[in-house]
Amino acid sequence: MLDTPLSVPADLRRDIAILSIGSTIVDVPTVRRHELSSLSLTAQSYVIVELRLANGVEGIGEAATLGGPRWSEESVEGIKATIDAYLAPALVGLPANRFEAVRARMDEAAKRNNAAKGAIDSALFDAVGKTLGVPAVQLLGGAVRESVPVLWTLASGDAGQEIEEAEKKLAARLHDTFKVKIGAQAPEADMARMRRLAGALNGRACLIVDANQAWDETTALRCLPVLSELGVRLVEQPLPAWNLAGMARLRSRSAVPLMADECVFSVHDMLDVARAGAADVVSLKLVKHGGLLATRNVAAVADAAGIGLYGGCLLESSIGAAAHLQVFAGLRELAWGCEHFGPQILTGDLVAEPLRFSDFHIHLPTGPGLGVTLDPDQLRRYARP
Ligand code: MUC
Ligand code: MG
Repeated sequence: MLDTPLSVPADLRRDIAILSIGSTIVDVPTVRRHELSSLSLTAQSYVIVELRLANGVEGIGEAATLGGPRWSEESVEGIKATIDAYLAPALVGLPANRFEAVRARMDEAAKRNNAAKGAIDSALFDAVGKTLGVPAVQLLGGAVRESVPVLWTLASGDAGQEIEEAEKKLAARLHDTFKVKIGAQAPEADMARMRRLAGALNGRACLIVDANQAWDETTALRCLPVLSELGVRLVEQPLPAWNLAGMARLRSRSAVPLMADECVFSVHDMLDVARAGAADVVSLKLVKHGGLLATRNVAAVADAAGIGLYGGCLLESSIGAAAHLQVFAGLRELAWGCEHFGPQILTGDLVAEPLRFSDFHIHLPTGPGLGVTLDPDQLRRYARP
Protein backbone atom coordinates (compact mmCIF):
# COMPACT_ATOMS: atom_id res chain seq x y z
CA MET A 1 0.00 0.00 0.00
CA LEU A 2 2.73 2.46 0.89
CA ASP A 3 4.99 1.52 -1.99
CA THR A 4 2.87 3.51 -4.44
CA PRO A 5 4.82 3.80 -7.70
CA LEU A 6 6.11 7.35 -8.18
CA SER A 7 4.76 8.55 -11.50
CA VAL A 8 4.39 12.31 -11.75
CA PRO A 9 2.02 13.53 -14.45
CA ALA A 10 4.02 16.12 -16.43
CA ASP A 11 1.13 18.59 -16.70
CA LEU A 12 0.62 18.58 -12.92
CA ARG A 13 4.28 19.29 -12.27
CA ARG A 14 4.28 22.36 -14.47
CA ASP A 15 3.36 25.06 -12.02
CA ILE A 16 3.38 24.32 -8.34
CA ALA A 17 3.12 27.95 -7.15
CA ILE A 18 0.60 28.78 -4.41
CA LEU A 19 -2.33 30.51 -6.12
CA SER A 20 -4.71 31.14 -3.23
CA ILE A 21 -5.36 30.24 0.40
CA GLY A 22 -8.91 30.35 1.81
CA SER A 23 -10.14 29.67 5.34
CA THR A 24 -13.51 28.68 6.82
CA ILE A 25 -14.56 28.39 10.46
CA VAL A 26 -16.68 25.31 11.23
CA ASP A 27 -18.41 24.19 14.42
CA VAL A 28 -19.21 20.47 14.66
CA PRO A 29 -21.34 19.23 17.59
CA THR A 30 -19.84 16.41 19.69
CA VAL A 31 -21.73 13.27 20.72
CA ARG A 32 -21.51 14.29 24.40
CA ARG A 33 -20.19 17.05 26.66
CA HIS A 34 -16.39 16.99 26.90
CA GLU A 35 -15.00 18.45 30.11
CA LEU A 36 -11.39 19.48 30.76
CA SER A 37 -9.95 21.20 33.83
CA SER A 38 -10.48 24.68 32.41
CA LEU A 39 -13.25 24.30 29.83
CA SER A 40 -16.22 22.27 28.73
CA LEU A 41 -17.55 21.89 25.18
CA THR A 42 -20.46 20.40 23.24
CA ALA A 43 -19.15 21.40 19.80
CA GLN A 44 -15.66 21.42 18.38
CA SER A 45 -14.43 24.34 16.28
CA TYR A 46 -11.88 24.30 13.47
CA VAL A 47 -10.49 26.52 10.76
CA ILE A 48 -10.40 24.59 7.49
CA VAL A 49 -7.77 25.81 5.01
CA GLU A 50 -8.20 25.30 1.26
CA LEU A 51 -4.96 25.99 -0.59
CA ARG A 52 -4.99 26.07 -4.39
CA LEU A 53 -1.92 25.65 -6.59
CA ALA A 54 -1.45 27.12 -10.05
CA ASN A 55 -1.67 23.56 -11.45
CA GLY A 56 -5.27 23.34 -10.19
CA VAL A 57 -4.60 20.93 -7.32
CA GLU A 58 -6.21 21.83 -3.99
CA GLY A 59 -4.77 20.93 -0.59
CA ILE A 60 -6.64 21.01 2.71
CA GLY A 61 -5.57 21.54 6.30
CA GLU A 62 -7.20 22.03 9.68
CA ALA A 63 -6.50 24.07 12.80
CA ALA A 64 -8.28 22.76 15.89
CA THR A 65 -8.89 24.72 19.08
CA LEU A 66 -10.52 23.80 22.39
CA GLY A 67 -13.05 26.14 23.95
CA GLY A 68 -11.91 29.30 22.14
CA PRO A 69 -8.55 30.63 23.37
CA ARG A 70 -8.71 28.66 26.63
CA TRP A 71 -6.58 25.60 25.88
CA SER A 72 -3.91 27.74 24.19
CA GLU A 73 -3.90 31.37 23.12
CA GLU A 74 -5.30 30.72 19.63
CA SER A 75 -9.04 30.80 18.86
CA VAL A 76 -10.69 29.98 15.53
CA GLU A 77 -11.53 33.67 15.07
CA GLY A 78 -7.88 34.65 15.62
CA ILE A 79 -6.56 31.84 13.43
CA LYS A 80 -8.81 32.84 10.52
CA ALA A 81 -7.83 36.50 10.86
CA THR A 82 -4.11 35.65 10.95
CA ILE A 83 -4.37 33.41 7.90
CA ASP A 84 -6.45 35.84 5.85
CA ALA A 85 -4.65 39.06 6.76
CA TYR A 86 -1.03 37.96 7.21
CA LEU A 87 -0.08 34.40 6.24
CA ALA A 88 -1.98 33.97 2.95
CA PRO A 89 -0.79 37.29 1.42
CA ALA A 90 2.82 36.43 2.39
CA LEU A 91 2.69 33.03 0.69
CA VAL A 92 0.86 33.55 -2.61
CA GLY A 93 3.26 32.97 -5.51
CA LEU A 94 5.78 30.84 -3.54
CA PRO A 95 6.58 27.32 -4.81
CA ALA A 96 4.52 25.00 -2.62
CA ASN A 97 7.15 22.26 -2.52
CA ARG A 98 9.69 24.47 -0.69
CA PHE A 99 8.32 23.55 2.72
CA GLU A 100 11.13 25.08 4.77
CA ALA A 101 11.12 28.31 2.76
CA VAL A 102 7.35 28.60 3.26
CA ARG A 103 7.81 28.00 6.99
CA ALA A 104 10.44 30.73 7.15
CA ARG A 105 8.11 33.14 5.33
CA MET A 106 5.29 32.32 7.74
CA ASP A 107 7.61 32.96 10.71
CA GLU A 108 8.52 36.35 9.23
CA ALA A 109 4.86 37.22 8.72
CA ALA A 110 3.61 36.19 12.19
CA LYS A 111 5.11 35.30 15.57
CA ARG A 112 3.94 31.94 17.03
CA ASN A 113 0.32 31.42 15.79
CA ASN A 114 1.33 27.78 15.38
CA ALA A 115 -2.17 26.36 14.83
CA ALA A 116 -2.68 28.75 11.89
CA LYS A 117 0.73 27.83 10.46
CA GLY A 118 0.09 24.12 11.05
CA ALA A 119 -3.13 24.22 9.02
CA ILE A 120 -1.37 25.88 6.08
CA ASP A 121 1.59 23.49 6.33
CA SER A 122 -0.83 20.53 6.27
CA ALA A 123 -2.54 21.94 3.18
CA LEU A 124 0.85 22.35 1.48
CA PHE A 125 1.77 18.72 2.15
CA ASP A 126 -1.64 17.68 0.88
CA ALA A 127 -1.38 19.73 -2.32
CA VAL A 128 2.20 18.70 -3.10
CA GLY A 129 1.49 15.06 -2.25
CA LYS A 130 -1.55 15.12 -4.55
CA THR A 131 0.48 16.78 -7.30
CA LEU A 132 3.15 14.09 -7.09
CA GLY A 133 0.70 11.24 -6.43
CA VAL A 134 2.31 10.23 -3.11
CA PRO A 135 1.17 10.26 0.54
CA ALA A 136 2.56 13.13 2.62
CA VAL A 137 4.56 10.66 4.73
CA GLN A 138 6.57 9.86 1.61
CA LEU A 139 7.71 13.51 1.55
CA LEU A 140 8.86 13.09 5.17
CA GLY A 141 11.02 10.05 4.50
CA GLY A 142 8.44 7.29 4.07
CA ALA A 143 6.27 5.21 6.39
CA VAL A 144 7.48 2.78 9.03
CA ARG A 145 3.96 1.81 10.14
CA GLU A 146 0.51 1.80 8.57
CA SER A 147 -1.58 2.07 11.73
CA VAL A 148 -1.17 3.42 15.25
CA PRO A 149 -2.72 2.23 18.54
CA VAL A 150 -5.40 4.78 19.47
CA LEU A 151 -6.95 5.52 22.86
CA TRP A 152 -10.29 7.09 23.77
CA THR A 153 -10.76 9.96 26.20
CA LEU A 154 -13.30 9.77 29.04
CA ALA A 155 -14.33 13.31 29.92
CA SER A 156 -17.94 13.53 31.03
CA GLY A 157 -16.86 13.67 34.70
CA ASP A 158 -19.49 11.06 35.61
CA ALA A 159 -17.83 7.73 36.47
CA GLY A 160 -20.98 5.69 35.75
CA GLN A 161 -21.34 7.15 32.26
CA GLU A 162 -17.59 6.77 31.67
CA ILE A 163 -17.57 3.07 32.60
CA GLU A 164 -20.50 2.46 30.26
CA GLU A 165 -18.74 4.38 27.45
CA ALA A 166 -15.47 2.48 27.99
CA GLU A 167 -17.30 -0.88 27.98
CA LYS A 168 -18.86 -0.06 24.59
CA LYS A 169 -15.47 0.88 23.11
CA LEU A 170 -13.89 -2.31 24.47
CA ALA A 171 -16.71 -4.49 23.16
CA ALA A 172 -16.40 -2.92 19.69
CA ARG A 173 -12.58 -3.46 19.81
CA LEU A 174 -12.12 0.24 19.07
CA HIS A 175 -10.13 1.28 22.17
CA ASP A 176 -8.54 -0.55 25.09
CA THR A 177 -6.66 2.40 26.57
CA PHE A 178 -8.51 5.35 28.08
CA LYS A 179 -7.33 8.82 28.97
CA VAL A 180 -9.31 10.34 31.81
CA LYS A 181 -9.62 14.11 31.98
CA ILE A 182 -9.15 15.20 35.56
CA GLY A 183 -8.83 18.58 37.25
CA ALA A 184 -12.36 19.92 36.68
CA GLN A 185 -13.36 18.47 40.06
CA ALA A 186 -11.64 18.55 43.46
CA PRO A 187 -8.65 16.16 43.61
CA GLU A 188 -10.40 13.88 46.13
CA ALA A 189 -13.47 13.59 43.87
CA ASP A 190 -11.21 12.82 40.90
CA MET A 191 -9.35 10.14 42.90
CA ALA A 192 -12.69 8.53 43.88
CA ARG A 193 -13.72 8.62 40.20
CA MET A 194 -10.40 7.03 39.19
CA ARG A 195 -10.86 4.32 41.84
CA ARG A 196 -14.25 3.42 40.33
CA LEU A 197 -12.91 3.40 36.77
CA ALA A 198 -9.82 1.34 37.66
CA GLY A 199 -11.96 -1.14 39.60
CA ALA A 200 -14.49 -1.58 36.79
CA LEU A 201 -11.92 -1.90 33.99
CA ASN A 202 -9.29 -3.78 36.00
CA GLY A 203 -7.11 -6.00 33.81
CA ARG A 204 -9.10 -5.24 30.65
CA ALA A 205 -7.94 -1.71 29.85
CA CYS A 206 -5.08 0.71 30.50
CA LEU A 207 -5.71 4.11 32.04
CA ILE A 208 -3.80 7.37 31.74
CA VAL A 209 -4.86 10.79 33.08
CA ASP A 210 -4.56 14.39 31.89
CA ALA A 211 -4.86 17.17 34.50
CA ASN A 212 -4.38 19.97 31.94
CA GLN A 213 -2.23 22.02 34.37
CA ALA A 214 -4.86 21.92 37.14
CA TRP A 215 -2.72 20.92 40.13
CA ASP A 216 -0.08 22.56 42.23
CA GLU A 217 2.94 20.58 43.34
CA THR A 218 1.59 19.56 46.75
CA THR A 219 -1.69 18.32 45.24
CA ALA A 220 0.26 16.35 42.66
CA LEU A 221 2.50 14.85 45.37
CA ARG A 222 -0.62 13.73 47.25
CA CYS A 223 -2.37 12.25 44.20
CA LEU A 224 0.46 10.60 42.27
CA PRO A 225 0.85 7.67 44.73
CA VAL A 226 -2.91 7.02 44.50
CA LEU A 227 -2.74 6.97 40.70
CA SER A 228 0.29 4.69 40.87
CA GLU A 229 -1.54 2.27 43.20
CA LEU A 230 -4.47 2.22 40.74
CA GLY A 231 -2.12 1.20 37.93
CA VAL A 232 -2.39 4.45 35.95
CA ARG A 233 0.30 4.29 33.24
CA LEU A 234 0.95 7.98 32.52
CA VAL A 235 0.12 11.37 34.06
CA GLU A 236 -0.13 14.23 31.57
CA GLN A 237 0.66 17.86 32.42
CA PRO A 238 -0.20 17.79 36.14
CA LEU A 239 1.33 21.24 36.78
CA PRO A 240 1.06 24.61 35.03
CA ALA A 241 3.06 24.78 31.79
CA TRP A 242 5.60 27.22 33.28
CA ASN A 243 6.58 24.94 36.17
CA LEU A 244 9.30 22.77 34.65
CA ALA A 245 11.27 22.69 37.90
CA GLY A 246 8.16 21.40 39.69
CA MET A 247 7.65 18.73 37.02
CA ALA A 248 11.27 17.64 37.43
CA ARG A 249 10.86 17.40 41.23
CA LEU A 250 7.63 15.40 40.84
CA ARG A 251 9.27 13.13 38.32
CA SER A 252 12.07 12.27 40.70
CA ARG A 253 9.46 11.12 43.27
CA SER A 254 6.83 9.57 40.99
CA ALA A 255 6.52 5.90 40.12
CA VAL A 256 4.21 6.89 37.25
CA PRO A 257 5.84 8.50 34.16
CA LEU A 258 4.95 12.13 33.42
CA MET A 259 3.96 13.50 30.01
CA ALA A 260 4.56 17.07 28.83
CA ASP A 261 1.75 18.66 26.82
CA GLU A 262 1.04 22.39 27.23
CA CYS A 263 4.69 23.06 28.19
CA VAL A 264 6.02 22.00 24.77
CA PHE A 265 5.13 24.09 21.75
CA SER A 266 8.44 24.92 20.06
CA VAL A 267 11.65 22.93 19.60
CA HIS A 268 13.17 25.30 22.18
CA ASP A 269 10.45 24.34 24.69
CA MET A 270 11.29 20.70 24.02
CA LEU A 271 14.95 21.36 24.67
CA ASP A 272 14.09 23.18 27.94
CA VAL A 273 11.97 20.23 29.11
CA ALA A 274 14.76 17.81 28.23
CA ARG A 275 17.40 19.91 30.02
CA ALA A 276 15.19 20.27 33.10
CA GLY A 277 14.43 16.53 33.17
CA ALA A 278 10.76 17.56 33.37
CA ALA A 279 9.09 14.71 31.44
CA ASP A 280 9.35 11.07 30.42
CA VAL A 281 7.05 11.44 27.40
CA VAL A 282 5.91 14.30 25.16
CA SER A 283 2.56 14.76 23.42
CA LEU A 284 3.10 15.82 19.78
CA LYS A 285 0.45 18.07 18.17
CA LEU A 286 0.50 20.01 14.90
CA VAL A 287 -1.37 22.93 16.52
CA LYS A 288 1.39 23.34 19.09
CA HIS A 289 4.41 22.85 16.85
CA GLY A 290 3.14 24.53 13.68
CA GLY A 291 2.97 21.77 11.08
CA LEU A 292 4.31 18.42 9.92
CA LEU A 293 8.00 19.34 9.63
CA ALA A 294 7.93 21.27 12.90
CA THR A 295 6.41 18.24 14.64
CA ARG A 296 9.18 16.05 13.22
CA ASN A 297 11.72 18.51 14.61
CA VAL A 298 10.21 18.45 18.12
CA ALA A 299 10.09 14.65 17.94
CA ALA A 300 13.78 14.56 16.99
CA VAL A 301 14.77 16.68 20.01
CA ALA A 302 12.68 14.48 22.32
CA ASP A 303 14.14 11.34 20.80
CA ALA A 304 17.68 12.62 21.24
CA ALA A 305 16.94 13.24 24.94
CA GLY A 306 15.43 9.78 25.45
CA ILE A 307 11.92 11.22 25.92
CA GLY A 308 9.16 8.95 24.62
CA LEU A 309 6.75 10.04 21.88
CA TYR A 310 2.95 10.12 22.10
CA GLY A 311 0.62 11.21 19.29
CA GLY A 312 -1.49 13.96 20.85
CA CYS A 313 -4.66 15.55 19.50
CA LEU A 314 -7.01 18.47 19.94
CA LEU A 315 -10.12 16.55 18.91
CA GLU A 316 -9.33 16.95 15.20
CA SER A 317 -11.72 15.78 12.49
CA SER A 318 -10.45 13.25 9.93
CA ILE A 319 -8.61 16.12 8.16
CA GLY A 320 -6.43 17.07 11.12
CA ALA A 321 -6.12 13.47 12.30
CA ALA A 322 -4.91 12.42 8.82
CA ALA A 323 -2.25 15.15 8.87
CA HIS A 324 -1.03 13.88 12.26
CA LEU A 325 -1.04 10.29 11.04
CA GLN A 326 1.19 11.22 8.11
CA VAL A 327 3.78 12.38 10.66
CA PHE A 328 3.22 9.55 13.15
CA ALA A 329 3.54 6.92 10.40
CA GLY A 330 7.06 8.11 9.64
CA LEU A 331 8.46 8.24 13.21
CA ARG A 332 10.85 5.41 13.93
CA GLU A 333 9.57 5.07 17.50
CA LEU A 334 6.10 5.98 18.76
CA ALA A 335 6.11 4.02 21.98
CA TRP A 336 2.96 5.50 23.49
CA GLY A 337 0.59 5.30 20.50
CA CYS A 338 -1.85 8.12 19.79
CA GLU A 339 -5.17 9.65 20.84
CA HIS A 340 -6.75 10.60 17.50
CA PHE A 341 -10.23 9.51 18.47
CA GLY A 342 -11.51 12.97 17.36
CA PRO A 343 -13.37 11.79 14.24
CA GLN A 344 -15.41 9.47 16.49
CA ILE A 345 -16.53 12.09 18.97
CA LEU A 346 -18.01 14.33 16.27
CA THR A 347 -21.62 14.00 15.16
CA GLY A 348 -20.40 14.40 11.56
CA ASP A 349 -17.04 14.41 9.78
CA LEU A 350 -15.75 16.80 7.10
CA VAL A 351 -14.38 14.29 4.58
CA ALA A 352 -15.85 11.98 1.96
CA GLU A 353 -14.41 8.88 3.64
CA PRO A 354 -13.63 9.19 7.37
CA LEU A 355 -10.52 7.55 8.80
CA ARG A 356 -10.78 3.87 9.65
CA PHE A 357 -10.64 2.53 13.23
CA SER A 358 -10.35 -1.19 13.96
CA ASP A 359 -8.64 -3.56 16.41
CA PHE A 360 -7.70 -0.68 18.74
CA HIS A 361 -5.82 1.08 15.94
CA ILE A 362 -6.37 4.05 13.63
CA HIS A 363 -5.22 3.38 10.08
CA LEU A 364 -3.13 5.58 7.80
CA PRO A 365 -5.28 6.42 4.75
CA THR A 366 -3.91 5.17 1.44
CA GLY A 367 -4.45 8.13 -0.91
CA PRO A 368 -2.00 10.88 -1.93
CA GLY A 369 -1.33 13.94 0.23
CA LEU A 370 -3.12 13.67 3.56
CA GLY A 371 -5.15 10.79 2.11
CA VAL A 372 -8.57 12.33 2.74
CA THR A 373 -10.93 14.38 0.55
CA LEU A 374 -12.93 17.35 1.80
CA ASP A 375 -16.70 16.90 1.55
CA PRO A 376 -17.95 20.32 0.38
CA ASP A 377 -21.51 19.63 1.54
CA GLN A 378 -20.30 18.87 5.07
CA LEU A 379 -18.10 21.99 5.02
CA ARG A 380 -21.16 24.10 4.09
CA ARG A 381 -23.30 22.33 6.67
CA TYR A 382 -20.98 23.10 9.59
CA ALA A 383 -19.60 26.45 8.37
CA ARG A 384 -20.21 29.28 10.82
CA PRO A 385 -22.77 31.69 9.29
C1 MUC B 1 -5.17 17.70 25.73
O1 MUC B 1 -4.87 18.49 26.61
O2 MUC B 1 -4.54 16.66 25.66
C2 MUC B 1 -6.95 15.91 23.80
C3 MUC B 1 -7.93 15.05 24.06
C4 MUC B 1 -8.76 15.66 24.95
O3 MUC B 1 -9.74 15.22 25.48
O4 MUC B 1 -8.30 16.89 25.23
C5 MUC B 1 -7.23 17.14 24.37
C6 MUC B 1 -6.23 18.11 24.78
MG1 MG C 1 -3.18 17.26 27.31
